[in-house]
Amino acid sequence: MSKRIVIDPITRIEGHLRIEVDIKNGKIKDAFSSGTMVRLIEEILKGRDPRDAWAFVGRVCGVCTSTHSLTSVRAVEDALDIVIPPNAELVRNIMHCSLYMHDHVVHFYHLHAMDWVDVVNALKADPKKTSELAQSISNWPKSSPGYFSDIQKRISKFVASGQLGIFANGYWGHPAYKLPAEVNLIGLAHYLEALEWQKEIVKVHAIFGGKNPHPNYLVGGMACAIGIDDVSGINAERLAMVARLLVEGKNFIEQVYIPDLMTIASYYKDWGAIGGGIGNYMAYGDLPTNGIRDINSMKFPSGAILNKDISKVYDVDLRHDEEVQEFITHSWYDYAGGDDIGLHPWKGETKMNYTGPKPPFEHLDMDNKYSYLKTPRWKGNAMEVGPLARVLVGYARGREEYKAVVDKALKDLNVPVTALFSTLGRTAARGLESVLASQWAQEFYDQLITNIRNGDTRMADITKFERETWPKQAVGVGFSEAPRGALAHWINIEDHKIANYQLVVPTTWNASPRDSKGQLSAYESSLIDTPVANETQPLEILRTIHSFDPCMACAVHLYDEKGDAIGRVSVLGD
Ligand code: NFE
Ligand code: MG
Repeated sequence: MSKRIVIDPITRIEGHLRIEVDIKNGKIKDAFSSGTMVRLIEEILKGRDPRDAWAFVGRVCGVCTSTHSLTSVRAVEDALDIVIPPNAELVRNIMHCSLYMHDHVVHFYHLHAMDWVDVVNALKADPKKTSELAQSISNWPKSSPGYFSDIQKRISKFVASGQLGIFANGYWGHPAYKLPAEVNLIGLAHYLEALEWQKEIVKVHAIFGGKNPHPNYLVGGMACAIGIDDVSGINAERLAMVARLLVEGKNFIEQVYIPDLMTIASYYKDWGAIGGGIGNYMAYGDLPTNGIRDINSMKFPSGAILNKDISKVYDVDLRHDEEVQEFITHSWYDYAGGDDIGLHPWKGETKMNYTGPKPPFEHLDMDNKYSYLKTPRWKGNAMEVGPLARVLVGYARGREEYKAVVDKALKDLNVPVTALFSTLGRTAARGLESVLASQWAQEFYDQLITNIRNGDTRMADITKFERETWPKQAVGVGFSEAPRGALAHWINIEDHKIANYQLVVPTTWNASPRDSKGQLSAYESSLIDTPVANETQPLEILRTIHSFDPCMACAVHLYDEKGDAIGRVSVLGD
């Protein structure tokens, strides 16, 4: 007999995600992922000026903030054939690298670490031993016995009062927690430090984009004037601050995030064989160093890998109408041409039609439609996108810098390369690419300073700013590597206005329902065969789902008026 577990909502993510799984003999036999909110940004954009789209889509999400704006200006620039100046590309890259640094650290400590680190157990740690351990894995200065015992005192007060605050409702004491108390205490201390740290790195966005979240972008370049002695522009003082923030960010990643990640991973090597899922990976590429059209110039190369075979990387063409398609067979939408066809986003439709049960309900109807996410496919294949996909594509493309960080991590953990195709691999890849992004940020910054020294301060090409210069009809695609994976926006412009706009988002790739052929997407597939020790505390499900870093706000672009079940885990017999 199997049992159905419902977790709705999954917490420590962005937005509303519901997971239903069937469990038999302590293992997951079937899994369903459902996005229970929808936002219809695509409809909001229709009829608007394409140059304004970045400001609307930027509000899709405050977590991967800036990514949608970046992707949008790229889509419009593609449609109108605009080439941005090198400095604008460098500033976009520096901002994008700062985003990876911020988003990945916040994900690791604040959204994911508590799946592995038992906060309450940290109170049992010996501060002196914790200090010795901390100093043996890193030269990060905050590591004295007094520092760790102060952290314990702060948390003891929470626990004694019965109010765990930000740590409430964890599955503390669950048998799947394996870390020694001292490692738990280090994780807890750095959770608190990362909260402080994260508000600093985002200042890079504030300097170049005016604010964070939702910094300003500009079709044709960036809206920040360089003037070394200018009081209100990007002056010498602000550039020096960017330099300092980038170095501090890199230090935190190298001295705190990575040592913690590797230490925690060393106790959970069994998760190198759990949670792998479909084994197809895709990246669109990002961080151009010679213009967006030179796909080979990108720090994140593009490509697709099928069936875990890293000896082959396939090219991806976002313009080809049979490569990327979205299906709605199991999604609460209608297509004019029927529910089993796939549509390329330039021909995409966004007509909502909720046909699920009326709340309150126990189950969604999995045989029919069960999510507000559409189901994207690449040449008919379900694909995983995200840090693991990027790292694998970089590795498979033979890029030396990827090989260096990946091979070192595999050696340090003493695990085979196949351990990458797993929950642990996904979480590790996010850390490894954070190291790369923090190094690349330095390169981009140095190049920007060199350009300025050489007298090039151009930041935007506005020759096509006037609508009269545009063709009557144009289509474009803008792509990026958002922190959670491959992202693209497809735009159709008619009579200077947006006629159609489609976003196909990383979490849509990963968290979507089945397609018309019944193929599972990444979340669903990765849960199959996962052991679950305690059905009322499904910590193992959280580990794998969190390893993707879900963002449902991005994935479904109004809340259900009654879709407000809070923090519910239900176990239902069959
Ligand atoms: Ni809201 Fe997003 C990222 C985008 S979705 S977080 O990263 O695009 O997966
Ligand atoms: Mg969409």
